[in-house]
Amino acid sequence: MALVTADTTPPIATREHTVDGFTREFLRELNFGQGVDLTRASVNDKYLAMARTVRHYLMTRWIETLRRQAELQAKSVAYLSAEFLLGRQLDNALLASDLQDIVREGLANLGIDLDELREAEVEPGLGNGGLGRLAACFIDSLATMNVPSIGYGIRYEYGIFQQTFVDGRQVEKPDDWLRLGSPWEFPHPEAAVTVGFGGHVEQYQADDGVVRRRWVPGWSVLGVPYNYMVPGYAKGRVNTLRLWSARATHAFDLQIFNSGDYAEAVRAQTFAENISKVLYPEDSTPQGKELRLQQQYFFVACSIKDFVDQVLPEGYDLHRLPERIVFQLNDTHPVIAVPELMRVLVDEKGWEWDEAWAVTKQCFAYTCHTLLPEALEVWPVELLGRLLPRHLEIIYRINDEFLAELRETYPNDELRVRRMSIIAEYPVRAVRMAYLATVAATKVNGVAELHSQLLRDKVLDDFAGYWPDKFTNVTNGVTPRRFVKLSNPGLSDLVTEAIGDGWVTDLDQLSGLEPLADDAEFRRRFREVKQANKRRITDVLAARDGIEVHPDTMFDVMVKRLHEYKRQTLKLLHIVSLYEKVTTGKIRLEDVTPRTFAFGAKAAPGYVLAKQIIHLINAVGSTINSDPALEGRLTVAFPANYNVTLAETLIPAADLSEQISLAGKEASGTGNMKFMLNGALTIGTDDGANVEIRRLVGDENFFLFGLTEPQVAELVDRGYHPSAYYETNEDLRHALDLIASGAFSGGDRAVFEPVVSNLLNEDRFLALADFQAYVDAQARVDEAYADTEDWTRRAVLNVARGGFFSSDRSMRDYIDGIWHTHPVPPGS
Ligand code: 26W
Repeated sequence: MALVTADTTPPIATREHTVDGFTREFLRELNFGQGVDLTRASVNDKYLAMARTVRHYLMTRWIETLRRQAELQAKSVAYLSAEFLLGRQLDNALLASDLQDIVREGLANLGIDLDELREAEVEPGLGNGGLGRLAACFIDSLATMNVPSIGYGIRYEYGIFQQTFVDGRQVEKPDDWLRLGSPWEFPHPEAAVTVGFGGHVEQYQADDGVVRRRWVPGWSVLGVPYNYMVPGYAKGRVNTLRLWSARATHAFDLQIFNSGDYAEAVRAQTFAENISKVLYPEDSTPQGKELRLQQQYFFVACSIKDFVDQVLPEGYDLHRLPERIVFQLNDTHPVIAVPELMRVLVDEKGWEWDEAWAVTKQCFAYTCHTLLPEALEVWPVELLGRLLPRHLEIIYRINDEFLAELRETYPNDELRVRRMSIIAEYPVRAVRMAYLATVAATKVNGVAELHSQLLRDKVLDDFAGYWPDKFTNVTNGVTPRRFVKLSNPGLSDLVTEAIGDGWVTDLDQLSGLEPLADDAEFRRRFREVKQANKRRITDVLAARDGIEVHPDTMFDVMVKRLHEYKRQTLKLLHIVSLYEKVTTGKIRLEDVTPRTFAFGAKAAPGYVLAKQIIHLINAVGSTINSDPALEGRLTVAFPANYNVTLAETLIPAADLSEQISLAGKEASGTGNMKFMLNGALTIGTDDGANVEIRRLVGDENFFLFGLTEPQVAELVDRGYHPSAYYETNEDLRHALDLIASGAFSGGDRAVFEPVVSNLLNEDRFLALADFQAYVDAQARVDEAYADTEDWTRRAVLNVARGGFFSSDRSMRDYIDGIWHTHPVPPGS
């Protein structure tokens, strides 16, 4: 090897991009990395060796990316997110390194089936749903588009729980995803950082004679970074995702040594490590738990320290921080980063308050992902003050100055000033994190047009009045690499054959398919692909869950978290009503479109009603599936543990996409986009990104139903009485009565009484009000589906008009409107 001198760039090892080259490297990993030979290797040995080999092929680009970044010092995006729902890594790494064929062939030569090894990968479920998966799509797009960026989050030891069903009821199991080791991570214990908690704030006279305040934490933990490659498609950058894991500090070790109380010392260790132990499975109902706030501060403090001390060059003038970084706050979970940056600048760097605030408020942008008032995080002052006393002081001062500013603008409107206070007074004094984020951010965005408009007009209307230019929209998107190219190879090949492969990084090119909607031969092949995808999921459901479905039925799919506002019960009522009508002879079986109703949904473990709804779906399913009178024409399929991996086979098989939330409640939805891009038609309300989907695909290709957001607001205002719908709508009454009668619970009328009575008496999300409109829309679906050629034409148009929903476009919007960063290719 050549001698490395100061002015030469050290060489980077490379790998031979051939079957032989791969095979050599793979055997080397197996023998030297796993310490086994081929004959003794377990599937896990082979999987780990292969994954590490593949990862080596991406390493050169990763190193080049880092070098390039160090040279150019371009402005970066730091995406701060408590969740990254990555899904399996192998296929994406194979795609990014262009090794798919080489690896398959190399392994086959050794008698190994790549697909068997692919199945050995446990997906990292480090997120709950939409918000976490969006973060994963975004970092994929950023890498592909050569945008300097880093994802910062938490390396939870346990991800989203594994859902099982016991007698139809959800039972959660811990997600021990690291059990067999993870070949995709690079731990860096030597780069650990210390994070304080608790303690008190003291006043002291600094060397310059100025009286300052400083935080004396009561205890601290170490944050150990684990790096993950984020490989861009087609020679793009390999960016970094840095997830933090909590360890006990050396202080704890010392205590072990000194006290001799081994058990006590281990307890302390456990206490520290609890911080990154488990992902909170609550989606949209924050519990205000102390450990959750610890998690939030932990990863954010680690990340800011990391960026300032490690990523920036030594001696960098922090006054110029906004030229180098924008911290994107993925919902309010990382918002404690705002007072943390202030603390670093004021307390640690000794800056004046005004100077620090001027810099801080140029460094953040905030994305809101919800509209439900109960999902907006507030932290009681009591808790925040106990855990982060200095941060609470800083928040108070930010608020004092903000309110003073407001009083100048609105001298006669104290009510408004109080409404806008970062500190809520009732029911307890608490910090409103969304308000803090809004005050600190350069931009605040919603995630679909309607959502952004409702944020401006309702949730944050006072703020939008005060800072009209701060508010903007960036409609969500999904990565076409994972959700089309990898998950739907049949469709990808067909599309590529028709319009070339440019669509993978420029999804608007899908519009080139538009004329082919009228081409009978193309439609035939398109249907063939859909049919093959249905057969594929049929096999998966049989093997994975023992569920039997029929690939020649319409696949009607609703997959998303279980939540009242998403209205899984609305779909269930439709199914029950259909069943009731068939079994009582009101409609003839041969007039029923054969359908497979597929559900996938996890309920937050503490969300009792959601769990009862899961139980009810399963109960209805087992009754319907085993009723010979239906002759298999209607099937309910509810595979347990819906996750990214299952989504990847289920979505490409769907004919009908269910997006039926109550208007004004779903911020965007991203599943809706994945279905569209895979050639499903949508039945949906005027909510979230459905609005944009419908505008793009055209009314005639979208089954719209239900109240609009203003109609909902008006109805709720007038007083909503669900029982009125029960009384006046016979079909609805029969369906609800059937459930209440115990027909799905072996005659037991008590089990589902809470679900029925909730619908009749509360129905917070107006399922009964939209029932008839939904049933009517489903009748239009049946009618449309009966015309196979025309249905296919519409399905093709959904794909052709879906290009807008690429997360590459979302990234472009963030770059142009919020971040103002520039691409830097790895080798440029
Ligand atoms: C525990 C507190 C809490 C509160 C809110 C946890 C998680 C949330 C999230 C904001 C919920 C969430 O995932 N929101 C979803 O974000 C997606 C990506 O923008 C949207 O597509 C969904 O409509 C929105 O529900």
